[in-house]
Amino acid sequence: MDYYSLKMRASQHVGEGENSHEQHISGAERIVGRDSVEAVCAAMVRRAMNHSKGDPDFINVKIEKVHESDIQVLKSLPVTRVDVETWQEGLEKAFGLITPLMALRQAQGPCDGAKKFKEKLQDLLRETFPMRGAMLYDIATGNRLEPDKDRGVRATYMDALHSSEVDGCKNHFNEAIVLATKVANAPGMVAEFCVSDDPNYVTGYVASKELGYVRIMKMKEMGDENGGRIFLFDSRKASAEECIEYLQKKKVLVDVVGRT
Ligand code: PML
Ligand code: MG
Ligand code: MG
Repeated sequence: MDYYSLKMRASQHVGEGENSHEQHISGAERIVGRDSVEAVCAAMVRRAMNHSKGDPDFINVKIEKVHESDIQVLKSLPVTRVDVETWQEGLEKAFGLITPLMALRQAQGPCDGAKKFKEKLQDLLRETFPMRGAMLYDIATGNRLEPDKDRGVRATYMDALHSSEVDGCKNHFNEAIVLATKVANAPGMVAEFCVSDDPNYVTGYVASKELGYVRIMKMKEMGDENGGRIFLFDSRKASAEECIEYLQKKKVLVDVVGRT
């Protein structure tokens, strides 16, 4: 069977004259069978036209055929859920899961490294706030490896295997489990750290093949639009080019099993 990749992005003109530019309002992507192309396309346009950020001035829909033999099917990462009282506690939990992974791969002992790595992660997270994509951070060298540091790297060409969703309504968890599963399978990937940039969504996660997908129910204050993604990568295991190629080009369908 042949599949089609559908991608939508919508933007708005902001500012006047020399300062005017396109501002992103909404985006979505799917990989679907031939029979669903038309309905999914309509749903995407509906989503763009009904966004809380306002009316789009520009909508781009791209439809590309994808051969079944080029698609990798992955089983979703196992999901666990961590309930916390406060977002501060949530962030601590997230840092606590990630820092040993950073420390383990360094020459010095993990104990003295933990505090240093936590501070480092806090700094890196702040640096992701203005970025549209994710940061690709090399734990072996401490270097950032995104070709464009303002934009970051974006994982794309992925969908849930049996997704029936055509309403075009954003479901943070469904989209995130697909993305996190693809990212965890990228060459050289160690772990991902995510805080949503949606001001109305405070749940975030850390994910890796070893940890699975760990949902942390509060990771920031309600109303805060600052969020971002850090991909922790190990350049001793793969090259940045290989990893980025996989994230941006490989077609992946994720078989989503189990929910929390
Ligand atoms: C985003 O797309 O803004 C990030 C979503 C994170 C979802 C976390 C979850 O609900 O498991
Ligand atoms: Mg961002
Ligand atoms: Mg987002």
